[in-house]
Amino acid sequence: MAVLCLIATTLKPAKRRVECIPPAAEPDCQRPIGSPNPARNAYPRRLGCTHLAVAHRCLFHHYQPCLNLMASVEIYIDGQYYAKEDAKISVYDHGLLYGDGVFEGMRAYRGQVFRLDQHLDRLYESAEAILLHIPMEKSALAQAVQATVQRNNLQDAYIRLVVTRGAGSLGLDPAKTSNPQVIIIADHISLYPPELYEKGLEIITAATIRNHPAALNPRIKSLNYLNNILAKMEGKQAGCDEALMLNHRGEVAECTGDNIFIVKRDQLYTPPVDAGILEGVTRNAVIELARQAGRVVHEVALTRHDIYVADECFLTGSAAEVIPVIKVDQRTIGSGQVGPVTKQMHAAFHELVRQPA
Ligand code: PXG
Repeated sequence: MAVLCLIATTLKPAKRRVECIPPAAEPDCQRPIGSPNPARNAYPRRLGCTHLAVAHRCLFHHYQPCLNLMASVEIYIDGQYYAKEDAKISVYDHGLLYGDGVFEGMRAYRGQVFRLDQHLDRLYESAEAILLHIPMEKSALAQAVQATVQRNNLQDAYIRLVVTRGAGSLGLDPAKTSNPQVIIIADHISLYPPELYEKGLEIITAATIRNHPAALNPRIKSLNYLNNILAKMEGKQAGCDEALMLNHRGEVAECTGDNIFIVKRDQLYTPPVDAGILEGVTRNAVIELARQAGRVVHEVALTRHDIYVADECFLTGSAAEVIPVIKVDQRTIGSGQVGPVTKQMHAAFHELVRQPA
């Protein structure tokens, strides 16, 4: 197994599918794609273990049953469901060619998508801002999202909803495209190892700043995430799992895929929307929960200094949920342990998302 891990981690996660583990050693890897529901067995095939799956298993040290690379994920594209390997769109799609499109990342808990309406509102607003017409009513898209979760037999899931500009000519002009593609992927996501939720993250401030709102407003959740990706790489190169991004004024904006909160003298502080952030659904839920618990929440401009001298710090996002931060730019935040307010907000969020809709 150790040798296999080594091979797997040194190989690029190419799209090759290789039977790399004997079934006796990894019985799950011979699991057939398909489900007891005959309607879902439109793509009967057996999937061998992939190098990628093995690499993940070795790297993360915690077993997730084949990380869904082995599961029968069925993806919605434009009203049809496709097996993961067959879920393809045109290479002429401007979503690929230019990052021209919008997306949402959401979670389902106990089969129900958390704040689906708010995610859809944001998606349609993002689309409106880039003059992209989503070719479905909001209510129909809501149904399609729920149906995709159900079709994949998922209770707790991460959902990626993508709308691309559609295929067109090899020029920027969106007028020369047609058929925006609506894609729904319901799967799992594991952003950070579980122990980091107990221990807290260490982050650094990236040199790459958040988009200038006059260039591409960060309120638009567009398919163009390159500056956040660059910041994320800076974080990884510094040995951190996340990176803090400043705005064009040098104020704290948010992390690459999460909003940021600090706690100072039992009160919560988070940058306002006009600091050039994505107005996170999780952020807004945490603000509500804190206020319901009688805490004062300030949406104000923050500097790095405010973060360094905070008592506590945590991040929020649909993928990350609520995750503590214990070090920023080598400065220990508060006691260096996960603080009581962070724990309270984490617990309150956990309880909220599991409430029946
Ligand atoms: N800020 C940014 C820049 C985000 O992309 C959030 C805040 C949190 O928003 P919600 O609504 O989820 O609370 C996001 C969303 C990833 C990943 O792989 C993260 C997001 C989106 C897509 C991918 O880390 N976060």
